[in-house]
Amino acid sequence: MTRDANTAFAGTLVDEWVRAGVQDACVAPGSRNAPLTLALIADGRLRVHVHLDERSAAFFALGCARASGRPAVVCCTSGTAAANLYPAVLEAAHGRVPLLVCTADRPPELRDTGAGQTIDQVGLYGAAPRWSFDVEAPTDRPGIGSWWRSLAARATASALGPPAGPVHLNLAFRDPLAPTGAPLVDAPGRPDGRPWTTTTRSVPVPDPATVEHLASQVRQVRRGLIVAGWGAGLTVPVVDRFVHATGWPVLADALSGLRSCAGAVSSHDALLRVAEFGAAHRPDLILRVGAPPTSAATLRWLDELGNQWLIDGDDRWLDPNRNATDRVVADADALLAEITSRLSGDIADRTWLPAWHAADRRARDAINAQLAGSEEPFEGRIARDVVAALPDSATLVVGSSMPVRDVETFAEPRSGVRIIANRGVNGIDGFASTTLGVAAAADGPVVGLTGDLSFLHDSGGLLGAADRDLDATFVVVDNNGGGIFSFLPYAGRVTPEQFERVLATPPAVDLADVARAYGLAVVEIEKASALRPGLDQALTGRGVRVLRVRTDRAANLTRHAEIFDAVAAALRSA
Ligand SMILES: Cc1ncc(C[n+]2csc(CCOP(=O)(O)OP(=O)(O)O)c2C)c(N)n1
Ligand SMILES: [Mg+2]
Repeated sequence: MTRDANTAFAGTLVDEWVRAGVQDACVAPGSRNAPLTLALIADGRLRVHVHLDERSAAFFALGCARASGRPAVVCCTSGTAAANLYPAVLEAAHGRVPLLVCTADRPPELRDTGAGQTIDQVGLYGAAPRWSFDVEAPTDRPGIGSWWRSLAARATASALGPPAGPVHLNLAFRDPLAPTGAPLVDAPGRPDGRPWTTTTRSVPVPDPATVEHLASQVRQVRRGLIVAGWGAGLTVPVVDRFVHATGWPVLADALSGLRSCAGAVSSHDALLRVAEFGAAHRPDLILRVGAPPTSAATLRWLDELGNQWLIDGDDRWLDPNRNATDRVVADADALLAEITSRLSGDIADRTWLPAWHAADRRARDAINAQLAGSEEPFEGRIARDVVAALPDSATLVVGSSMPVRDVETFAEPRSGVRIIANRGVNGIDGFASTTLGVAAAADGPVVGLTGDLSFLHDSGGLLGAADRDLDATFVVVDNNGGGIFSFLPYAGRVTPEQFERVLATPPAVDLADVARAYGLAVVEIEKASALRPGLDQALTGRGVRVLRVRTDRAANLTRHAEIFDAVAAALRSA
C-alpha cells in the first residue's frame, strides 16, 4: 500500500515547529493547504486561529509573533490567497518580525498549464523573505524524514535571524490531499523532543580596538546625545550606566522602550519644534540606535547636525536623510556596555543633561496644563490618557497615522507597559488583526489605539473576533477620515472638496455599526474625562470591545498648534 506522504510531511513540519518553540498558527481555508491545516489542528499543541481572509490571517500571525518574539505560522492555499499575505510579509521584513509563511502550491507538472488557482508563487514576495524555498511535493523516499525536519528547523532559524523576518515556504502538494488512511511515511525526530538542528545565537562582542576607538571619541566630546527609535535593542540598565558615566540625554521614541531610562527626554518632539531650543542644544556627537524617530521635528533637527553614528547590529541602513557620518555594525547593548566600562565617569559638561531635563519637564507641564480643565475629547489627550490608564504588564498596539504620533508627543513616560506598532512600513492596514494577534499571544491586557480609517481598513479582521476567546479593547479615534492630512501642506493648494474627496476620505459607514455587525460591543466616549473610567471598565471585562471617541479634524489641528505654541512660550519664559 502507498504510504501517506502529504499527511506525514505536514505533521512532521508541525512537530518540528513545536520543538522550535512555535505557539501560534493562523490558517485560511483551502484544499491545497488542507494537509497542513489539518496537521496543525491534529497536532493539538499549537493555538490555531482560523481566518477567512488571508490578509487578516497574516497580520494576526504578525501580531502573535510581535507579542511573543516567537515565529508564528501563517498558512494559505494557492493563487490570489498567497498574494493576500504580502502586506504582512513586508511589515515582518521591515519590522523584523519572525513569520513562517506557508503557501500551498500545485506540484511542478501542474504549474503554467492553466490549472485552476495557480500562479507563479516562486519568489512571490521578492526580496522580503529572509529565506525562501520552493519545497517539492512530499514523496516516500528513504531518509526523507531528515530532509523534512531540517527544512522546518531551518525555516524557524531563518525567521529568527538576526535580523528576524519572514520566511517563505512554497509547499507543493500532489493529490490526494485528504488523509488517505494509509500508514504514514515515517520521519522520526530527535530523541527527547529536541529540534532536528538547534541554532544558538551568541551576541557578537565588539572587538576591543573598535570599543577603544569609540570610547575615546565619547570621552573627547563635551556634549553627546543618544537618539533611540523603535528596535533600539538597548536595555534600560545598560543605558542608565552609560548616562551616569556621560551625562548624555536620550531622546527616546515612545516605541524605543527607553522612556524610563535615566537620561530619557520624552518631549523632544515638542521641544525641537522650537527653533531656538534646537539651536541652543546642539550636541557634538550623536549615537543613533534603532529606526529614525517618529517625530518629524526631531528628524529635521538631526539634518542640521554632524557627527552622527548609526549603530545597528543587523547591519541595516536606517538613515533616510543621509545624516550618518559613521556606521557601527555591532549589538548596541553590548557595545554601549563595553564603552561604559572604559569611561572614567568624569562628565564633561554637568549642565547639559539637567538643561534637557528641565526643558523636558517644562514642556510636559505646559502640555498637561493645556489638556487640563477641558472636556473636549482632544486626540492628544486621548493618547495620553490611554497610556496612563493601562495597567502594568499591558501591551498597547498603536495605529499608524496620528495615534502613533500623539502617543509620541502626549503620553507621559512610564514603565510597565509595552508599546508596539507596525512601524516597519507604517501601513494603516491589518490593524485589527495585528491587535487581536497580539492579544492571542500576550500575557497581559491588550489595547489597540487607532484612527477610524485604519480600524475600518481591516474591519474584515473583526470577523470571528467575538468567538476567539480573546480579550482586547480597541480605542478608536473617530475623526471621520484621515486626520493626518490636515497637518500636511495642502491647505490653500487644493480645494476643500478635493481635499475631502481624495485625502481625508470620510468613510461612508459608521464604524460602530460595523463593529456591532461583527458582534462587538461599542461604548461611546462623549467627553475627555470619561475615557479613563471607560477603559478601566473595559479592561475588567472579557472579550473584544470597542470604545469610540468622536473628534473633529479641524479642531484637532488647531489644538495641536495651540499646545505647541504653549510649549514654545513656556521655554521662552524660562
Ligand atoms: C495601507 C496604507 N494605505 C494608505 C496609507 C496612507 N495613509 C496614511 S495615514 C492615512 C489616514 C489614516 O486615517 P485614520 O486611521 O483615521 O487616522 P488619522 O489620520 O485620522 O489619525 C492614510 C490613508 C497607509 N499608510 N497605509
Ligand atoms: Mg481618522
